[in-house]
Amino acid sequence: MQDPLELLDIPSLLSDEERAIQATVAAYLTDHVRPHIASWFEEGILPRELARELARELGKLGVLGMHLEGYGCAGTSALAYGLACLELEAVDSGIRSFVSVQGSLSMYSIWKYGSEEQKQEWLPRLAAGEAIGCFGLTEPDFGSNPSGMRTRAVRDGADWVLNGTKMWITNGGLADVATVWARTEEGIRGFLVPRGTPGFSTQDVKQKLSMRASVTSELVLQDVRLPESARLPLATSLRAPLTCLSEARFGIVFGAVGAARDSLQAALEYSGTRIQFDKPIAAFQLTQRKLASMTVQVSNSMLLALHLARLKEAGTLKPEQISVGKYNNVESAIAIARESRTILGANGISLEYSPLRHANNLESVLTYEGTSDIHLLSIGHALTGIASFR
Ligand code: TGC
Ligand code: FAD
Repeated sequence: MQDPLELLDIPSLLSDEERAIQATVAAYLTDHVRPHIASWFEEGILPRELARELARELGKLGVLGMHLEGYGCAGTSALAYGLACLELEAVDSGIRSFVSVQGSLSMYSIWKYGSEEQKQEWLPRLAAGEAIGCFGLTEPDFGSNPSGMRTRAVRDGADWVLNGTKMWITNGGLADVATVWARTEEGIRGFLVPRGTPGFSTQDVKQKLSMRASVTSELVLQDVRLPESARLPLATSLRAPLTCLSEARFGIVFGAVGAARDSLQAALEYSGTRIQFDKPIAAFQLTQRKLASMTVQVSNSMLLALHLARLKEAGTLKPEQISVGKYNNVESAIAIARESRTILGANGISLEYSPLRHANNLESVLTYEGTSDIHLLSIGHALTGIASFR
C-alpha cells in the first residue's frame, strides 16, 4: 500500500540505488536506534561507550563521510547522503548531528584542506567510526560572526602555540581529533588537535533543553603546542571553514525533512485512533486542515531538497541556494513539529511520542550552522548585492 504521506510519489524521482540506500539506513535505525532514543534524550547523555559503539555501527553502515571519495569513504552521490541525513534526523536531530559533524565538518575539513599524511592518518579511522571528530569554529563571544574569533595560533620556532576557547562544539567531549580554527598573523588557519595533546581539554555542556541525545562541549586550548604538520595546509582563510559549513548545511536541508515527516506521521497515526466526541479526531475538519497543510509543506521541503541535491551533483550549488534550503526547511520543520504536537493533546508532551522532542531539537538546528537570520541575510545579499551582516 502506498504511504499516505507520499501523496506526490516523490520516491519515483529517486533511482533504485538511492531508494535502496535510504531504505537500508532507515531499517538499521528502526532496529538499533529508534527503540532507545527517548531514553537517551531523557537521560541527556550519550555515554562514551555507547557513542563509540554507535560510531562503529554507523561506520559499518557506510554513512560516515559517505559522500567523500577514497580513504575508506563510500563515495555515494550527494542525494544519497541527503537521504541518509533525512532518515537519521527522522529518528533524532542529535543522531544526524553526530553524522554531519563527523562526515561534513571533521572529515570534510581534512579531505578538502588536509595533507596526504593527515588524510591517511585520520580519514579511514573516521570513516570506520574507529575515531570520532569534531569541528571548533564558534567561540563564547563569536557565533554568527566567526571572523572575530579570538583563538590564536602563534609560531614558535618550527611549532605553533594555540590559545583560546571554542564553545558549543558537537562531539567535542568524545572526539579523538578536533579541527580547530584559529587566527594567525597571516589570517585564519585550521589545525588538527588530537585528544591528549597537553593543554587541550574539553568540558561537556549540561542542562540542555535541546539536542539532549548529543554531546555538546567547550574546547579549551591553553598553550597547546603543535607541529607544522598539524596545520591544514590548504586552508588559507575564513573561506575554508565556511566551505565546510556549506557541506553540513546541505545535510541539514534533508535532515529537517526527516524530523518534519516523523512528527507528521506521529500526528496522522494518533489522529486516526484518538476518539473525542465519538469520532476519531482525524474526522474533524480542523484536524484534516492541519494534516493536509503539513503534508503540503513536507512535500515542498522535500522537492526543494531534491532540487538542491541535483544542483550539488551538477557542481553548480551556490551558498545562497543552500541558505534558501536551510532557512525554509528548518523553519517549516519546527512549525510542523509544534503543530503535530497539538494534535497529540496532552500525550504530545510525553517522550512516548516524537514531535515535541523534534521541536526541541530543531531549536538548535534553527540556530546552528547559521541562524535563520543569517540565512535570510545571505539570501538578501544575493538579491541586492549588498551585504548587511555588519
Ligand atoms: P564573508 O566576507 O562573507 O566570507 C568570507 C569568505 O568566505 C566565503 N564564503 C563562503 N564560502 C563557502 N560557503 C559559504 N557558505 C560561504 N560564505 C562565505 C566568501 O565568499 C569569502 O571568500 P573570499 O575568498 O572572498 O575571502 O565573511 P563574513 O565574515 O562577512 O561572514 C559572512 C557570514 C555571516 C555569512 C558567515 O560568517 C556565516 O556563515 N556565519 C554563520 C556562522 C556559522 O554558521 N557557524 C556554524 C558553526 S559549525 C556548527 O554550527 C555545527 S552544528 C553541528 C551540526 O552541523 O550538526
Ligand atoms: P549569536 O551569533 O550571538 O546570535 C544571537 C542572535 O542574534 C540570533 O538570533 C542571531 O540570528 C542574531 N544575529 C547575530 N548577528 C546578526 C546579524 N548580523 N543580523 C541579524 N541578526 C543577527 N559551533 C561549532 O563551531 N561547531 C559545532 O559543532 C557546533 N555545534 C553546535 C551544537 C549545538 C547544539 C548548538 C546549539 C550550537 C552549536 N554550534 C557549533 C554553535 C552554533 O553554530 C552557534 O550557536 C551559531 O552560529 C549562532 O551563534 P551564537 O549562538 O553565538 O548566537
